[in-house]
Amino acid sequence: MNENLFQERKDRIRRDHEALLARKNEKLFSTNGIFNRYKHPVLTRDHFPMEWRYDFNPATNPYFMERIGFNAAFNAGAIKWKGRYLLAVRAEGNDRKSFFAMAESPNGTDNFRFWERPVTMPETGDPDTNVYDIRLTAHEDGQIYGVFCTERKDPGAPGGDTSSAVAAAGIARTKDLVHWERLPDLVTYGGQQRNVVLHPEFINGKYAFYTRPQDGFIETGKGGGIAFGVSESMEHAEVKVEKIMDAKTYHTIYELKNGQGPAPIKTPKGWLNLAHGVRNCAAGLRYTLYMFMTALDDPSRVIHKPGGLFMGPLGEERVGDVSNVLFTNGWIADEDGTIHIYYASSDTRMHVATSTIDQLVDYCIHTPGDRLRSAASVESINRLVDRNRAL
Ligand code: M1P
Repeated sequence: MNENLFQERKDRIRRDHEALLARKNEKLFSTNGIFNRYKHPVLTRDHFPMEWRYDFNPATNPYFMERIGFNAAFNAGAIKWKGRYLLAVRAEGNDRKSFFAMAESPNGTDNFRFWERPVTMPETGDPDTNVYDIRLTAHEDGQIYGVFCTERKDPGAPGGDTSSAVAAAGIARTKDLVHWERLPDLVTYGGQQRNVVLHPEFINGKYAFYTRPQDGFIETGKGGGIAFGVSESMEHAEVKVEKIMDAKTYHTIYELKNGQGPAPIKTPKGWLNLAHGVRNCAAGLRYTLYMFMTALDDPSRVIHKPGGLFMGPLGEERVGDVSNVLFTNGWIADEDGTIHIYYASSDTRMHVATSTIDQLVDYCIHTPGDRLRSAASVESINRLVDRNRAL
């Protein structure tokens, strides 16, 4: 055996890892003028700390082999905290279990580094099998809430069915993003829940949630889209009535299902919302991002909705564990109006795109809506051509 194998491998892997973490990102030119993509993903499975992966003792790990492997870093919640850009990443191990891990960057576009340890999320009396897709909301009550999917084996699954699961919304809160207090799961009456998001302000003195009622674990079935409902408390969160505010609709990019992305951002002209829409095709489910705005005095009332997708998978984004997927559950608005949109591609890696509040409001107000028929789409193009010819 090569006596130096342990040290040689350790040094090389450390050097490559450090180079990856320190790599500068590059803002790419935007043809659409709505947002800018960046050259490199901001987080990948290769970013996880070496201390989480390797046993550093040459006596017990003479080949310097990875002892705990990671499969993906994706679907991150986001928040600005003490001037730093923080992502609450969905970390997925080789064992398929997801958990949350905080990573931080000084500028929001590169240099993301994971904190020393993953998040220790307390459990309820009914242990989670898998937790993922956390949305962070800095609520006006002074707490930071994390609302995430908690998945457990379906107790009603017939014998031999080892894959049926039940999804619900888990809730936890923190004041420092290190210590979390777990609260009871959200109670709703419309079936299973994923993509539940807490609104940042009280609505008539109550907590408000964006929900996504669904009949089954994968299919929404009768669950009609993104819904809105209120709860008296967070200690025993319960939404008795879920009102559909953004319905899944035939022949749109959210024909099969949709889901709220991060908590909406308040602007003088309304709340900016970012969501994902899903349609089925021969290649399987296709997930893209779309936007809409809601009224300041009623965040459940949609006032502007551009037609079609805001962002769809491009290039390497198209390929991964679950190909043809863009998903978002985190964005950060800076004091100067810059918005960092954090999105994951193909359930594999995290990216950033930047825009501004002004650009996104302009996009929502002035992009023609989806008028649901080919002839109407042609009409919208002709109207634009007419206006341009008249110049
Ligand atoms: O695989 C794509 C996404 O599928 C689910 O989203 P939805 O609930 O809308 O179907 C989630 O499991 C999400 O994590 C995943 O990225």
